[in-house]
Amino acid sequence: MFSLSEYVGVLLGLVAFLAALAPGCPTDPEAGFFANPTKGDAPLLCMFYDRSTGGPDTWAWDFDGDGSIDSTDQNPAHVYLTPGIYTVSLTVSKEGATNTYSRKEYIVVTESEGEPGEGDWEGEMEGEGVVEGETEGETEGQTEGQTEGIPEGQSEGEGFAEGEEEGQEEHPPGESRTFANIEFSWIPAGAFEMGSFRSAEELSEMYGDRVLYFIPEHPQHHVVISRGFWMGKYEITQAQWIALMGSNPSYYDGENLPVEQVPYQNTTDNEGNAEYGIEEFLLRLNALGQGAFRLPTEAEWEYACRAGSTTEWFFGDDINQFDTYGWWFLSIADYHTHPVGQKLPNAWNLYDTHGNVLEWCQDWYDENYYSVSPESDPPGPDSGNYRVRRGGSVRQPKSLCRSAFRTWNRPDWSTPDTGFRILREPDN
Ligand SMILES: [Ca+2]
Ligand SMILES: [Ca+2]
Repeated sequence: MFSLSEYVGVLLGLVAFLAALAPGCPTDPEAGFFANPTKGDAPLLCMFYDRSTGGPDTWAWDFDGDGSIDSTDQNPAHVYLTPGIYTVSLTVSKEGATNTYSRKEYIVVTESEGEPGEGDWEGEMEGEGVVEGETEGETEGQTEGQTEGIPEGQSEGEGFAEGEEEGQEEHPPGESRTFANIEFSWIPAGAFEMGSFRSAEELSEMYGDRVLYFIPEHPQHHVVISRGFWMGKYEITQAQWIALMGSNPSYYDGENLPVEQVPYQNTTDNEGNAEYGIEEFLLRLNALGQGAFRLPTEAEWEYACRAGSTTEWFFGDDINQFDTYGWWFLSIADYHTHPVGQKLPNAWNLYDTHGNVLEWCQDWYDENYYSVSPESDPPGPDSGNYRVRRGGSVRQPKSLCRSAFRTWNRPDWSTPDTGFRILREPDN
């Protein structure tokens, strides 16, 4: 039997359903949302994704169910510092019409198993002996590396001849070249250990993030990159996107900011209009006759990001140095993107591989791929539902901006912290 309130609820639902069917009605904004993750230890960083239709003009999020608005962004992030079970509401409005969507007890934040009360991400790795033999705030050899622009722990290309064949194009590692008004750096052929040598449990303990985040980085395995290639020195900027596409999908506005909210594949918006993905950008770029351009494979991306390093980040293992090399969440008052190239590059002259925007890679995503991938030039799985994204973003903690960290998204989705950099094939 229905209770009275359930009965009224069903009736209201029916009325709303019929109203939605009626032709010619003004479309009220409708929304749904999801968050990633929804469970974890404090402090817990959640990304909220709005799934609106009907083109709302405003968004109002209440992350903790207390009735106060916590964000008016479309796809915001929120850090839960205190353990608890939280109800999340999203209210969307368009031309006076307003709808609210709530999920009761949606976010579950538990006490950290480590030191309780480490209230921020800055405290992540401090003092835990992660960087052996180093004193706080001081890194052996760092001064020297800084002045030469080559961070500690990076090789200068020694031993990168493995896999090279006769007649292949060769350049000094990191050499700059511009094609189609996009700057590239030369990445030599070579080999590296892909993934993480630390176990997922160890990484979880070090960073306070959930074990399952780190499982896909395993097993670490030997990968040969058999040919050198040109890698985009920077994330593709909005100016570069606009020059080819004529429009700008980005959430944040600025010609030297990385382009974001770009899906991997072409899709359509709510009105059925074409929404161009990276596929279309590459088609147009390749039509210019200035070389063969594509997204890097996941292996090429990690190889280029590491630039010979075997550490957590290309600059070493000291999390306190991150701000010199990348933009991450909470390094600033808010979490918008930043103009490309403002931080120091890696040894092969690539900027912003750690943070700023996540970067689409060519591969389908499979968390178990490392167990079965070929040693030489792994192309990624044959099929899948998601495409790989790498390097973390300005909306993520430093631990998720690590060289080995893997994440993904649906190829027809886009977020304000996802962009890309491209690869140009060598001429021979
Ligand atoms: Ca609130
Ligand atoms: Ca990046």
